[in-house]
Amino acid sequence: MDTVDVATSTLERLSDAVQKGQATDVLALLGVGLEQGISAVELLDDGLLKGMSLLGVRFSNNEAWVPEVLLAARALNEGMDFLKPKLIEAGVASKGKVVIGTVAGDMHDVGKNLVKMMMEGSGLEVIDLGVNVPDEQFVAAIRTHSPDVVCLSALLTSTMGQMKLVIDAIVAAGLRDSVKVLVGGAPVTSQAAAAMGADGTAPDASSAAELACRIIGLAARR
Ligand code: B1M
Repeated sequence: MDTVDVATSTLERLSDAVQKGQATDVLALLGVGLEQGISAVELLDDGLLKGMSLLGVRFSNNEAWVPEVLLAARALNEGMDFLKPKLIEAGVASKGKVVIGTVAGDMHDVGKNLVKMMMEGSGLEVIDLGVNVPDEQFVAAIRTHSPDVVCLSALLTSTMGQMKLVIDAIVAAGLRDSVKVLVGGAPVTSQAAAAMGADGTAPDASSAAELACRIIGLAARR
C-alpha cells in the first residue's frame, strides 16, 4: 500500500469505529493516524465526523437506533477530546469570552462541543453549560461570567423555539445590550435566527468561531 492508501484505510477504519461506537478503537486509530502523518483536521473531518454523518443517514432511515447512536456520540466525543490539544494551539491568551450550551429539552452535544473546540482554537475562553440548559441558567451565567457572546445550540426542530425563550429571558433580565447572542444547529436558518432576535447564526463550527471573533471585533486566526 502507498501512503495515500494507508491514510485512506485508517480514515475508513476510524469512520467505521465511530459508527460501531468503539471508543477504544477510535482512540487507537487516532494515535495510528497521527503517527502516519494524517493531520488532526483530516482525522476529525474525514474519519470521526464522516462516521457520524453516515450513521446519521442510517438513523434517519430507521436502520440504526438510539443506543447505537448514543455509543457513537460517546466515541466521537472521546475522539474529539483526544484530538483537542492538536486542534488547539497551546498558550493562546483569551481574546474574548463565550458562554455556550444546548437549550432545554435538547440532549445533543457533539456539534456544540465542536463549536466550543473551534472557538477555543480561535483564542476565545469558552464556558460550557452542557446540554438541556434552562433559560435561567443562561441568564445566571451571563451575570456571573459577563461573556461577550452567548451561543445557543439546538438540533431538534422542537427545541429551536426554546432559543427564542432564552433570548426573551435575557431581554427580560435587562442583559440583552451587554451580550451578543449567536444561535446554531441543524434546523437553524438565518431567517429563523433573525426572527428569534439573535445577532447571527453559522452553519458549522469553524464559521461559528469566525463569526464570534468577528462580532467581538477580532480577526479569527486561520
Ligand atoms: Co438525535 N436527532 N435525537 N440523537 N441525532 C437528529 C438531530 C435527527 C436529525 C435524526 C433524524 O431523525 N434524522 C433528529 C431531529 C429531527 C428534527 O427535529 N429535525 C433527531 C431526533 C428525532 C432525536 C430524538 C427525538 C430521537 C428519539 O428519541 N426518538 C432524540 C431526542 C433527544 C433529545 O435531545 N431530547 C435524539 C437523541 C439522540 C441521541 C441521544 C441518541 C444522540 C445524541 C448524543 C449526543 O449528542 N451526545 C443523537 C444523535 C447523535 C443524532 C444525529 C445522528 C447526529 C447529530 C450529531 O452529533 N451530528 C442526528 C442526525 C444527523 O445530524 N444526521 C440526530 C454531528 C455534529 C458535528 O453535527 O450537531 O449538526 P451538528 O453540529 C454542527 C452544526 O449543526 C453546527 O456546527 C456543528 C459542527 O459543524 N452547530 C452550531 C451546532 N450547534 C451550533 C451552535 C452554534 C453554531 C453552530 O452557535 C452559534
